[in-house]
Amino acid sequence: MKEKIIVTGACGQIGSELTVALREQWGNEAVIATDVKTPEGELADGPFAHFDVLDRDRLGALIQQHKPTQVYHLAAMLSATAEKYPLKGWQLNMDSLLYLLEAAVEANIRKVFFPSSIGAFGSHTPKDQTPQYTTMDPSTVYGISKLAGEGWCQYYFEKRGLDIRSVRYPGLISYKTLPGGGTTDYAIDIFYQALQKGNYTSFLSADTPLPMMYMPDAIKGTLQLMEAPADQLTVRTSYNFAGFTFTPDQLAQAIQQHIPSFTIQYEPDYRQAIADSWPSSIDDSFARKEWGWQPGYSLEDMVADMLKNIRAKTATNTY
Ligand code: AKB
Repeated sequence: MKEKIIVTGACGQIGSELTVALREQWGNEAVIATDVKTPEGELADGPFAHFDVLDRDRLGALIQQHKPTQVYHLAAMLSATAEKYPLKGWQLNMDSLLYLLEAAVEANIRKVFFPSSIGAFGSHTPKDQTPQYTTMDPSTVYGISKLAGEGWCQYYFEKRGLDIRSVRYPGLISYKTLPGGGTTDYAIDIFYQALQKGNYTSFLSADTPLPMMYMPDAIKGTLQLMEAPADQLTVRTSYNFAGFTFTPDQLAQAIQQHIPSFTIQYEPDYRQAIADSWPSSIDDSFARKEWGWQPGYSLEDMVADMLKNIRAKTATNTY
């Protein structure tokens, strides 16, 4: 079957890499990147449409024009920013999803992807090896919107027959695009500061463990889930999805293996409370069993690859 894919939020941290991977898989012309921002780098080498996900008429027009078979709905406001703009965060994350779900059913779109997050868990969730099915009491607007989004995904699957799939992303680490407004962003900033200044001030305390994943694994897993036979998938809210866990102190030590003079200090801010309400590690056995998920990168592999690629980018001044 010939695929036509629309990606919303394509200029964001996940979108800028996932769109390129989808184009490698399905061909350049088959994947339409959309965003309110202007695409840069590799992302600019394919079809692009300016699209504010709250513009319902424009969504209808895009669907009519491109007749997509799949939509990856990545546009969202992340945890730290949404705490600053709660109503805006809720509106962006929720309304855009509901518009898309309705439009997808109406236009018979075959498959939809919705990114959930470890932010959907809360302070009464078991922290270690958080199970797939457990207490979920998010304390952030972002987390509340992700948990509600998961519920809507299951509703549209069960009641409207929409094949919508989702993973709960941990903190994602990448060197291609900077994240914006997340609680896990420190784990990327630290690499740039380590290379530029040899020093980093972390906004999370030394001993805050969080589930994390290297972007190539996140892309691989997302594509794997979207290609899995529908009848093998029993989770229609969102799959637990894990890479590795580390604290800021453990990450700093891993960087010191490459840059022995690197130093770090800690000045926790409002993001500490968000991180404290999230799990430390995730049990992703449903994803492993049902669609063959297996991460490829360890913490050490990720650190070596990040430093190598950021050094190369810095040398050619491309960030
Ligand atoms: C954030 O920190 O908000 C995101 C996430 C874990 O969903 N990176």
